[in-house]
Parts: sequence; C-alpha cells; structure tokens
Amino acid sequence: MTTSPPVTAPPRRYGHFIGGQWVDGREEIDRAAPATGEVVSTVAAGEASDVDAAVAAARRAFDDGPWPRMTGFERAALLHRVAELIDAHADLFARLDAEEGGKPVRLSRGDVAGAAQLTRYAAGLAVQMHGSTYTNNGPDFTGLVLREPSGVAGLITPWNFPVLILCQKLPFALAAGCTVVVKPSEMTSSSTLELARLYAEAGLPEGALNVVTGDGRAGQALAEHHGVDVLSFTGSTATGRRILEASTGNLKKLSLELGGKAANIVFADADLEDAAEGVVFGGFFNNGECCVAQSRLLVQADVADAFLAEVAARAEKLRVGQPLDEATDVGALIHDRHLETVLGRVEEARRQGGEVVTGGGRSPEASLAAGQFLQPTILDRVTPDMSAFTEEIFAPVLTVSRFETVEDAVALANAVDYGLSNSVWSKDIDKALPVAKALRSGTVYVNTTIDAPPTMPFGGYKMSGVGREMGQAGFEEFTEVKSVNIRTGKRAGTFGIGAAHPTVA
Ligand code: TXE
Repeated sequence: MTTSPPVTAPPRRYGHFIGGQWVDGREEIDRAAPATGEVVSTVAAGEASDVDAAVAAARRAFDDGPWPRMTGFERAALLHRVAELIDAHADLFARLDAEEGGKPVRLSRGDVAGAAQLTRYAAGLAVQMHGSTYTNNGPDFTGLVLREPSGVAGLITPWNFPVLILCQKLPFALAAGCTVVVKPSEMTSSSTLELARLYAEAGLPEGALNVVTGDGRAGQALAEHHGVDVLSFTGSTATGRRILEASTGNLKKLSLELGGKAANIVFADADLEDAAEGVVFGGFFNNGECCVAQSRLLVQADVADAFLAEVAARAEKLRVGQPLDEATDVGALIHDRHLETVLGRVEEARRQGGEVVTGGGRSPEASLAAGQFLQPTILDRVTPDMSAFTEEIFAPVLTVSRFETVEDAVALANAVDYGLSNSVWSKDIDKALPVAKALRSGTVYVNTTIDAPPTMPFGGYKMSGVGREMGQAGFEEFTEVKSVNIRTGKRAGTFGIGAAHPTVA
C-alpha cells in the first residue's frame, strides 16, 4: 500500500519512506497541534516489521548500492543540492515544526537556516574524509589507517528541534557514506518526511535514507536491531538508558545526546545589561524546551537583587502567543501532560521554599485557552537540595540561586547529574577561562549563550550522554578506522619465534 505523495497543508497524512517508496502502516498516529488541539497530521505507527524493512533497504543500499562507493566530491555535491532545497522550502519547514511542536515560527525559521548550514558543513567533511599513514613501523612496513563508513546508521530524534537536530546527524552520516534509517518523534514527524522527499528529489539513491515513523516501540525496535551498526539518539536521559540496554544485542556503536540542567553564571564584573539579555534568551528560548536551556541562573550575591529585577522585567515583556504568529516569543508546550508536569514542579518548588518572581501558571489570555501555554516563570531562592535545581524541567522556567565566590559558583554549577552546557558572564578573562575549564560540561559559553556553530563538537559529560555531534568529532561517530599494516620485501627470520619484529603483543 502506498500513500499518495505527501501534502503539506493540514491535515497531512504520511506513510513510512522505505527504499524510495511511501508505505502505509497498519495503524496510524494523529498529531494534535499543541497550540489549538486540532489534528494537523497523521503518520504511520511503525512496528518491528516496518523497522525490519527499512533496515533491510538501508543494508542493501550500503552493501550493493552506489552511495558508499561515490567519491567525497559526489556525496558533497548531493548534500549541497539538498541544502539549496532546504533554503528553498524554508517557510514550509518552519511552519511544520512550529505547528506540530508549538515553537515560535520565528525561531523555527532559524532552525531551518541552521539545518541548511549543517548540511553544507557536512558536505565539506565528505570531501575531507581521510585516514593516515604510519611510516615508522619499521623499514619493511607501511601502516595505513583507513577511515570507513560505519554501515547502517539508525537516527532517533526528538520533538523540540525536529529538522535541526535531524541535520546534526543525517548529513554527517551520509557524508561518511553510511546509509540511514530515521525514527523521528511521533509528535513532529512531518519535517523529517518532507526532508526525505527533498533528498530523493536531489538524487539520493534509493534505500540510502529511510524513515519509519511511530512512537517509542519503533525506536526500541531500531535500537535493538542487529542490522544497525551505529545509532545516534537525542532525547531524555531515561530513554537514552533504555536505548543503551537495547543496543547490547549486537554492541552497536552509540551516540546519546541527553538532558541538561545548564547554569548561567553571572559575576558582578559582567556587562550586566548584556548578561540580562543573554539570561532571558538562554532561559526562555524555544519555550525553554531545549537541552541546552540555561535554566539555572547563578548570580553573584552583591548584584543579585538588581540583576534579577532586570531579568524579570525583560521576561515579563516576552510575548506568549500562537506559534505561527511572527511576534510570538514563547509558544505552546509540547503536550498537555508535559504542561501538567511542569505546573507540578513549580508548585513543588514553591512548597520547598522557592519564591515565584513572575509567572508560575498557565497563560491567562483567553485566546490561548485551547493550548498548552505557560507564562514565563522565574523562581528565586532555589537551593541545590530542591528538585527544581537538579531536575530538567524543560519549559520556560528559570531558577535563581546566589553565590559569593568563584569556587561557590563552580561548585553550584557542577552540583547536578547533567553536564551538557553552561554559560559564564564576566569581563575578566583571567576569571572566566579558569571557570570554563572547571565546569563539567561538554560546552561552555563565555559572554554568550546557546550558540553552536556546526564546526564545534557538541555533547555531554556525566548523564548528559556519550559521544559527540557536529564538528569533526561528530562526523567520526559515523566512521570506523581500520588498520592495514603492509610488509614489503622478504627478510628471513621475520616471523621466527623470539625474533624481534614490530608487532602487537
Ligand atoms: O522524550 P523521549 P519525551 C527530555 C525533556 C522532556 C523529556 C520527555 O526533559 O520533558 O525528555 O520527553 C523515542 N527506544 N527531552 O518523552 O522519550 C521517541 O519516540 C527508542 C530532552 O518526548 O526521549 C522520540 O523519537 N526510542 C531532549 C525520542 O525517543 C524511544 C529532547 C525522544 O523521546 C523509546 C526531548 C525507546 N524505548 C526530550 N521511547 C533533548 N536532549 O533535547 C521513546 N523513544
């Protein structure tokens, strides 16, 4: 069964994309827009058999197809064509992710520009893919270290940056010569399916990119699959742990980008106006539904009251509104259960001694009553023993804690199980750089925040994950290295027991 070519105006209906064909599922999943409650898309509910078919198509494309055998320049040319197509369809992608994910369309447009930029950067890596040569293994030996594609890559993506996070993985895997099966979030699948359509239009060989939609069951089947060689996941730490367990059957290579609980550390000697702007951006960007959300403000005590007043004044000016409205700063949270959980966490913090400085409840706007809208919320007097300090809330909720010394600031920032990112604000580089080095996180921003060029590797320390995305390190996650040691000439006694020769123990 095949679903006719995808339509882009709601309600949309998609099948899986397997081996270059659109394939209906036995059951379907409806997605209601979190801002209105109206169903905007319907996707196939993938089962293990769909995942089997997609992995088989990717396997054939890897073992026998042209994609892994093309030159780097040929793969790069296709990725450049896709980047052009992404730019040409920017409005479509921005709309799909805003509509299904509830994020402000203005930010969604930034994600699409980022997706095109990532694809162009990955095209460069396809050209640059290379190994190394060892000429010091002995006079008769030459050591080649070959860099090869890992094989079939499984990509499982979340709902908060559907097209952007996909492009932190997909073009890198393809640039390396892998073939791919993607399982997008069941809540925001449309942009992934539309991107697959553009890859086909650009000329990607059949089976090199397959998309199976569905919920965690489809993701679990992909994580368990023996035909998948490398798996890259972005999502919650709890699901990351499940994926790690599911992957043990064939010990597949894993890259897990998980939750975060970042701190914005503001020292008294920072440019405080600049820092206030950064703190509001870091805390409320993308509805706070962001793994690098700088959701904890740690501020030096002597400037804390004045600084907090400035941050609160700016937060109160943020416009909560419909995701598709260009003027909206904060849109709708992903679903009703999430909003309820967030409200529960705010209430818990209040009971534990936190003070609500602003917000704290659903948006009072009558025009937003049908959706999942939370007021930007600031909680002061939050201490490390409170769950609001340690747990990822994933919403426009900023906690505030005060510190006295540099050492206190570092200790507070590091006093959580996560280690994805942190920000430091100080005009004194002699202070800011040692602090950046002392922070246990994969990324540190200094006098900036949530700012990730594709050239820089991204990933977590501690429970924020394993492996890296983007940069050269992110590309290498989709590759294997093979050592080939070549002996030339023939010298008697090379293999005699006890003879000295360069080899491994
Ligand atoms: O994430 P899940 P959810 C955090 C954030 C959020 C919480 C829950 O705190 O409130 O996670 O969100 C697929 N095997 N982040 O439940 O479950 C799922 O279908 C394989 C942080 O949406 O991690 C989707 O495609 N896959 C994060 C993807 O995993 C499974 C972004 C992510 O869903 C699976 C999103 C399973 N057993 C949420 N179960 C970030 N790091 O940015 C589900 N999935």
